[in-house]
Amino acid sequence: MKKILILTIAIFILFTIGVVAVECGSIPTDGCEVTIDTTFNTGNYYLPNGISINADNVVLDCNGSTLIGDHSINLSGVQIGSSVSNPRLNVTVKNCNIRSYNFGITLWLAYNSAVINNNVSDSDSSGIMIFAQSSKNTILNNHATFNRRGIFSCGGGNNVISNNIACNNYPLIGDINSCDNTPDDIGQNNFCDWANDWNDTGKVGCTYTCAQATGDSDLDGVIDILDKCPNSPKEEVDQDGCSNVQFCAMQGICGLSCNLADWKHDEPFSNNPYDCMTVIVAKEGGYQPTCAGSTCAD
Ligand SMILES: [Ca+2]
Ligand SMILES: [Ca+2]
Repeated sequence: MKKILILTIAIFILFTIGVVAVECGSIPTDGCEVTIDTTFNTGNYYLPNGISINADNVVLDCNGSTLIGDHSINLSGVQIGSSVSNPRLNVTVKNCNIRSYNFGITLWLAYNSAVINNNVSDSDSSGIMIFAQSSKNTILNNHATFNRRGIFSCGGGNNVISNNIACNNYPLIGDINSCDNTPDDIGQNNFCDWANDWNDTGKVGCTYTCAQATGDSDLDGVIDILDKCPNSPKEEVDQDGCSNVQFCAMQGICGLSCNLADWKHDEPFSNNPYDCMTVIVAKEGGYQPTCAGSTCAD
């Protein structure tokens, strides 16, 4: 009888405190959390409860993986922050394909964070949701398509939403939809057909229509209308669609050190001694590489 009582109490405690989340690591499991810099092994992962970012100053690189949900109510594919006691600072989520969640990526009390190069689709509510006073975040180079809302900004303002393709979401509801009370969000070079309470800087609605979001002659992932180097060789390109060599040729001042530097700033410094020969002014979500001097950038 005593054993049964202890077992009952143990089960009760387990249900009360819930299941302790495990670290995602390189192969994510359902409901796992990210508290350290993480790169997923590329693959398709069925994660109906999604994953959460539960530490500041971390980078999640899905590395082209696809996270698949089951449309459960109120769940997100990737959630950054969640409550007053659990805000998040300086988080980056990049290179994720996320589909079939209620929310694709949610920023909830998230600050100074970046959502870059993700594909978010088939969300019942919003593809990318900025909510609950979240501010100073950067939403850059994402595809938000075939959701109810594409990108919904309803946070604390001062967010930057640029270079996104938000297309084929519900008509009228909005490819990009901003709350009336967050007028301080800004952005440019977005593609959309339905902009609700959203205007790119100096434009009415988005800068480009969805019909213009087609064509990529050099297959580098930067569509023709935005590609400053429309004939890039197949290698790493910057956000303007230029390769290392093309970029360095335009700068014309750093020679070999420019060609070999990690000017996109997405590799460990140990692999890139040339970073110390070339000034790389790089910042996630808005890097601006320059070739100018001899200060180590990393
Ligand atoms: Ca291109
Ligand atoms: Ca190009």
